Amino acid sequence: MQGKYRPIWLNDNGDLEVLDQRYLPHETKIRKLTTGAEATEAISNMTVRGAGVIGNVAAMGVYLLAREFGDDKARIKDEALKIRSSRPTAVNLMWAVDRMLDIIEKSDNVLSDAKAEAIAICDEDVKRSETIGKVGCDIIEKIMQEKNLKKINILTHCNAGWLAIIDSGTALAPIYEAKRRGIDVHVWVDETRPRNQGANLTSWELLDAGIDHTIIADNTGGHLMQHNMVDMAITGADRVTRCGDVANKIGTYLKALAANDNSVPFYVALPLSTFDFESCNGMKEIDIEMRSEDEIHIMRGIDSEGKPGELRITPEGAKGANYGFDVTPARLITGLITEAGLIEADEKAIKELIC
Ligand code: RI2
Repeated sequence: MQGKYRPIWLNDNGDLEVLDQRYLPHETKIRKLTTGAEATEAISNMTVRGAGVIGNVAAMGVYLLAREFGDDKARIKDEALKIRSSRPTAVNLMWAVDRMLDIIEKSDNVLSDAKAEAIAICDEDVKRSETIGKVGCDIIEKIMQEKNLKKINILTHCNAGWLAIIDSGTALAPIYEAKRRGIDVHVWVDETRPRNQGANLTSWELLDAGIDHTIIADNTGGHLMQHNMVDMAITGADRVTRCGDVANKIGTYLKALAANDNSVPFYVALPLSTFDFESCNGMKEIDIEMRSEDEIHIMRGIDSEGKPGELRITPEGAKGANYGFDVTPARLITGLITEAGLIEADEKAIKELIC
């Protein structure tokens, strides 16, 4: 299943290989994961990231556990629960582990069934992301017609491309589809502090695809919207409640507020596996990941001689607080772009379309 647009694949020995996203865009490093514990670590230290891909690596991690522990289903389950808690916010992770454990529970041939299911989850994401691309691109075309635009300006936050969900992403899938349809697009790429997934990863993807884009400091979006320089915003999601509240990368809420104030349509793209039907009020019920404050203090990059390395940018001894995500209330969201079509961010609409 190796391909240019898959950040994870199984090698000929059945080990999991992943593109180490911590080193992009300046270095390309591939990591081999051979155990469930290594999968847990790769998710928690963000070797792999993005809601969809951490679900994929979690599924593959359960398959690696089946390789380690054979038919010992109780042991596999115990170890799988460690993978399940490797990051708290993106619900695809829990969804994928639960689906794998369900298959294993019923299986008489644990290893081959686990491997087949993990591969199926990845392959399904390819189809989901393709459909999300088409649904989202129809919206792009509609906005262009309504505003009589020759070129559309789309703002995105973080990275929700093929590095985040195979093999064309969520928020970037409609943009890739627009490119295929010959639509002229320009993307405003929020840098996305502190880990800079926009500046490092989204820009890298868009450059590779030949899509016109500009990286902006995180606080720029509101200004651009006030000056009519953003026609729509599309982000990915880590968890969406049954009432339509969206947890996504920290800073998403502020962009949605600015979009609302300036009548800029604000869309969220997600596969159905990102819905959390157990919760309604995202502000109260979604667990927001707190990450190491080192991510605030230290940045990675290359120096003037092209040598990669880290740089501390804050005073020694200064305190940092690193909230990984925030929640955008449903009322600020124009629509949810899913493989089941465009859904209003509203409990009744979500239930009708999905249940
Ligand atoms: P998909 C990211 O989190 C961001 O919140 C981003 O919007 C999302 O995952 C993309 O995932 P992180 O894992 O919506 O970089 O594409 O912390 O599945």
